[in-house]
Parts: sequence; structure tokens; C-alpha cells
Amino acid sequence: MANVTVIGAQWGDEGKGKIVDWLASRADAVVRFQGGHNAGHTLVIDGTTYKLSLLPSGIVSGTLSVIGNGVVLDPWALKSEIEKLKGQGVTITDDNFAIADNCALILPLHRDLDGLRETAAGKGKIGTTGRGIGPAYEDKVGRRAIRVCDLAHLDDLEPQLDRLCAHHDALRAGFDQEPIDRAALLEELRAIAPFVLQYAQPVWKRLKKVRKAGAKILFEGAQGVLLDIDHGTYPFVTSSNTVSGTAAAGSGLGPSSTGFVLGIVKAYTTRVGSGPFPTELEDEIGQLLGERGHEFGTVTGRQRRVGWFDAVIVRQSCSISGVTGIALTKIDVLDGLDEVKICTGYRLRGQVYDYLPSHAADQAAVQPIYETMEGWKESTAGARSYADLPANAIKYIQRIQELIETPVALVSTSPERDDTILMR
Ligand code: 2SA
Ligand code: MG
Repeated sequence: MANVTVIGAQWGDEGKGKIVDWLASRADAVVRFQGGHNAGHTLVIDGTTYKLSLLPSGIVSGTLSVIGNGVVLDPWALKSEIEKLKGQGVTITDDNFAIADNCALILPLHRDLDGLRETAAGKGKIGTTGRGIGPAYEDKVGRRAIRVCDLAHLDDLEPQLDRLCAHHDALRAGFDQEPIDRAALLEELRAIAPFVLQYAQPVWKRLKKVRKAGAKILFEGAQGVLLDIDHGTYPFVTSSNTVSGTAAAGSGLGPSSTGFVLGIVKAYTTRVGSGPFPTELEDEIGQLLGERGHEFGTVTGRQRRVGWFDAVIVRQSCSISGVTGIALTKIDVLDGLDEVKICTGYRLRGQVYDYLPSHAADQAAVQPIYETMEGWKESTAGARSYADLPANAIKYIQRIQELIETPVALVSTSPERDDTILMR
């Protein structure tokens, strides 16, 4: 296996966690390169469920797990996730876990602002996870963030903290909120600093060493291409670049290191939060798929919106992210349907589109053009070879492959690690 970059090719929740865990057992290091604890990756190993938000999925299998500089890190969320996993018997030490010391921090003031804005937006809200992700990235790009390495120099932090708090106090005043208690914030940082610092280091150096030793690195994306700050359904997106290209910048390894790009694609479509969703099903089929697929947010428990497979957006994602091959997940959720539909194009103001246009109003207005295929009555759940799949499921997979112009490399047939079919 070469290095692999795993990204979601829809709106997140494509089943990346399971695939990353499956690949992690064959890798020497797993690296998160964007997002934060807004991600939700569920792993089921030998019947035990592990829920991860911030930690790389390799942590459960004991593979070296690295939080890259592109991630925004909430130190308190980190601590509680580590404690929870340790309680499940997972080993986490500075030997198998490292955090980039140049990561920007998510502070309580970021979570506050995220919540205040969403509440004020009412119906027009983005539907964020409320974790402070957006405000933390804003401060990073605005060059006023507190970073992991600053935790080792708290006695010198005051001028930086003043700048950050002045910015936030002005924003808070707009929501009739009290200014930040700087002394209290500094004390909170002082209390958490040793916990974070035990894992902190220039991870680009660690990864360079790992690479020199010929190790295989797995880059683990969070969310999905349609949530990318540039390429997604803006403004209903997350605040990081979720495309494969970010693996290099967000970890400190060059683009030549990121290897095979594996796009994770669900056999239907889901989205959590607001924003356009051309193939959304607001009927009993959507409800059935949502129930069968357990379509609830890992982090927030929010119900996900469900729809038919949209080949237009997946083709676009695969192109933008340079996807080498896809892993098709949750095909078993479609078992037993009389027919299945695939969106092959959009209609907008009498014109046919083979891509999702950029303008928000156009994205909201496109009408899907469907192709209908016969479903399959047999169960695909737990299938471990191509030959075990019903003929109509194979036809469905082949049609998807054609439409998205990208080969299907893997098919996943249940949340269990080994219920995975290797196609090539
Ligand atoms: P944010 O919090 O600023 O990143 O939210 C902005 C948009 O990005 C979406 N988003 C996600 N979509 C799907 N899955 C995500 N992770 C969790 C999961 C979500 C959960 O895996 O289940 O538990 O609710 C995720 N993270 C961010 C979000 O819905 C907004 O549309
Ligand atoms: Mg998820």
C-alpha cells in the first residue's frame, strides 16, 4: 500500500471512520489535517463502538496518530475524548499520539460566538455543530489565534490575549454579551496546558522521520468536499478546505506525499445542517433509509437529511479532489427497495447542467434529473466478495462508477471492519 488520503466526497458522514480504521491496520501513521471536533467518525470493532471527533481513527488500532497543523484544537474536548477512549481500553501515549504545536486553539469564546450567531440567524442559520470551528478558523486567518505552542509560554501570553479578547469583546457587545474574563481564561489555559503539551511537537519533523523509514501514511479527511469552504455549497459549508489537497498543507508534508486519493461515497446521499440538497427525499423512502442507515450526527445527534444518490456532485467532488478510486459505503441500506434512483444531471431555468453551479440561489433551485434502476430483494449486508452481491446491486455499482468517471475500489457492506469488498 502506498500513502493514502481519505476524503468524503459528499456532505460528510460517508463512512470514512470505518474505511480509515480498515486501512489504518495496514498503515504506520494516521494524520488528521483539517477540521476539529466537529467531525464524527464511528468505528465498530469486534462489536464495540468507538465514537471519535477529534482523534485520528488510527488511535483505536494503536497506529501512530497525528493531529496536523490544519486542525483547530479544543484542548478540553481533546482531554475528554482521550479519557473516554482510555476508559474503553484504548492506549494513548506520546508514543502513539502527537499534536502539531502550530495548531490553532478553539477556546470557549469561539463556541460562544458560534452559538450566538446561529441563534441570531434563526431560520437562516448554517446549522453548525456549535463547536466554535468557524470562529476559531477566522482567528487563525486573522492572525490573532492562540496556538498549541503558546501554551508553553503562558507568562508571555498577555499581549496576544489582549488582542484576541479586544476583537471578541467588540463582537460580543453586538450580542449584548459581557466581555471576556481574561484572567479566568488564562487560568483555564494554565490548567489544561500540561495535558496538551505532553503530546505537542513539530509533527512535520516526526512525519518526515516516519516517511524516511519507508512507513505508509494515511491522511484522514473530515466532513466532505461539498462542505469545503471554497468548493462546497457556500455559505452552507464548514470553515476549512476539506479537499484532498489540504492533506499536504495541513500536515506539513508536500503534495507528493499524499498518495492514492480514496474518496468515500455513500450509496445514497445525506446532509446534516442547512443548505441546498437537490436529491433530498422528504417522503417515506427517505425516512426508511434514514432509520436503516442510523442517520444521526455522531457529534450532535442531529437527524441527517436523506436523498437519492447524486452522481453529479460526486463526479464534481472526485474531479476537484483528484480522487483515484472510491469506497462505496452503506449499500446494504438500499436492500429490499423496488427501485433505486440516481441523479444524472440538473435542470435549471430550462437548461441542463452536468455540474453544480456556484451561485447559492442556483444551487438551491436546481431540479434533479433521475435515472431509475431496478432494486434488489436479496441482502448485501455483510457480503465480503463481489460474487456475494445480487446482480442488480452490481449493476447499480457499475452505473455509479460510469457516471462519476472514477473507479470503485472498495465496497463496504456493514459497519464491521471486515465486511469490506476489495474491487481492485
Ligand atoms: P461547522 O460546525 O462550522 O463545521 O458546521 C458547518 C457545516 O458543516 C457541517 N458539518 C458536518 N456535516 C456532517 N458531519 C459532520 N460531523 C458530525 C458527524 C456532525 C454531527 O459526523 O455526524 O454530529 O452533527 C459535520 N461537521 C460539520 C455542519 O452540519 C454545517 O452544515
Ligand atoms: Mg461523521
